[in-house]
Amino acid sequence: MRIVLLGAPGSGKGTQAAILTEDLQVPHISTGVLLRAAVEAGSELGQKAKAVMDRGELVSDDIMLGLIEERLQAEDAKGGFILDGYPRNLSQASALDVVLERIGQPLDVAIQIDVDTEQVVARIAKRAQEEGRSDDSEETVRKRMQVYQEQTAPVVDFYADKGQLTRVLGEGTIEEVNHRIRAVLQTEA
Ligand code: B4P
Repeated sequence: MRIVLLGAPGSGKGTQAAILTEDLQVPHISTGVLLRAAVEAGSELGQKAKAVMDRGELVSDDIMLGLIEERLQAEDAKGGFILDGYPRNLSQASALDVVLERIGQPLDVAIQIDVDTEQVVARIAKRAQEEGRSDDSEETVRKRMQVYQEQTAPVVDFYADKGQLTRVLGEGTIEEVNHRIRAVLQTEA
């Protein structure tokens, strides 16, 4: 299956994708993870990305498209994928459509995980204590939420207009959210 997971920072995209990748036996492609790996490796791309991520802003569309295009063409993504964190604005959404059409892998479904803002802020504050991710500081999270509202929220309408969107409640336990997503995928299969 070819799935895009959408949702605010802290809505559980990465958490759910990590579970679904086992169930569906397709790779979990997280642009956040790809970027953090580039930062860790100290590559030129990583050095550029780190400053942007620490400000809570979006890394440039050109860099992201290059990263995602290469990853989607890897052998393990031929049978499907779960995209987490991409697309994050309308220009990325259009670019993704073009790439998927070119490689003959059209999207099956986009799933929006809905969670109340106060809850996502609390979840990220907890992760900041547990994992110390440099972009999880209170100030950066506030900026990430603002960027989400301004740039990523319209992507939900983009998929709704194409008839590819399903919304799922992201509140409750991780297992409860996973059951809801699986129910959606069963109707798509
Ligand atoms: P991401 O890595 O995508 O960060 P995120 O939005 O916070 O999501 P994540 O997947 O990590 O967390 P999740 O909601 O699962 O992006 C980081 C940065 O990279 C961006 O700010 C940007 O700068 C850059 N970037 C990435 N993609 C880009 C793109 N396409 N274009 C440009 N820039 C890009 O989980 C959060 C926490 O909630 C976890 O601790 C989890 O344990 C907890 N949680 C999850 N579900 C829960 C539940 N049901 N109940 C309680 N807690 C739960």
